[in-house]
Amino acid sequence: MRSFTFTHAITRKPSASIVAGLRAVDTGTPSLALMTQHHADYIAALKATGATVVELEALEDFPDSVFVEDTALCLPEGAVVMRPGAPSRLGEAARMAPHLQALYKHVLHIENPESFIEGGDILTTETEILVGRSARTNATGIAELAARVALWDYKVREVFTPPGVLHFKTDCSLLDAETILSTTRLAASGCFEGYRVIPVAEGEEPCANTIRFNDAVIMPQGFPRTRDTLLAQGYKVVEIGNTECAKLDGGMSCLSLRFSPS
Ligand code: CIR
Repeated sequence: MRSFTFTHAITRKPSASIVAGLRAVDTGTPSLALMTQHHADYIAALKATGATVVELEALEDFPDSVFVEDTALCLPEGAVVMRPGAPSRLGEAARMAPHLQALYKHVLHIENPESFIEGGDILTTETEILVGRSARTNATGIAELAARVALWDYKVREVFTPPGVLHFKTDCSLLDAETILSTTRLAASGCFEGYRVIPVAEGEEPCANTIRFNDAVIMPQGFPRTRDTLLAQGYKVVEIGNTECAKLDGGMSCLSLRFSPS
């Protein structure tokens, strides 16, 4: 079962090579200095909830390695190391595995050379694991994940990622056991039937990628209408600058792995 209490998070410092990070559209070169400042604010927000944050050193050989979420799925019972679908990111997963092994008794791996799957496509709720097929995650990867986590009695459901959207979770976040923050374009696919959906305000789609971490909803700065909706619903909101990661299609979830190892 999914718990909303996290004892741990893993982050990785942005590297100077971040300027060469992957991006769908070039909206400018990210500033390492500003990204580092935002990253420190993000870590402070995680720590303020009482969690332990493992802060890994930068990996210069992997420009996108600050986006640690894509390397693994962390469940209470164990972790599954992914096989990222972006060729430049495949090696990041092996660099994460030892850190998971230090914290977990059980670490499994996506192994089939035909399997591709990134953590940004995986949303774990109280009752199921939703995985969006995307340019980074294929059917073989989803099937292999389903086989691995069946060991711990998790059900995997394949869902749709809107065209042109990097990851499934680019467009949604879990806020509590029954509530999902989602863009209208994703919710329209019907994949959240049975959940309560809070729609992101029109024009504020980039803030759909937030995280619920212990008592806080950590969201990117600059999306006041969605923030006010969340505040009005009683969520405690913490806003973090995200201008530099956004240039590389990154949001709040991609910057950490969040878990409570049993
Ligand atoms: C990439 O294209 O892989 C990175 N520039 C961004 C990854 C963002 N990851 C995520 O949202 N889970």
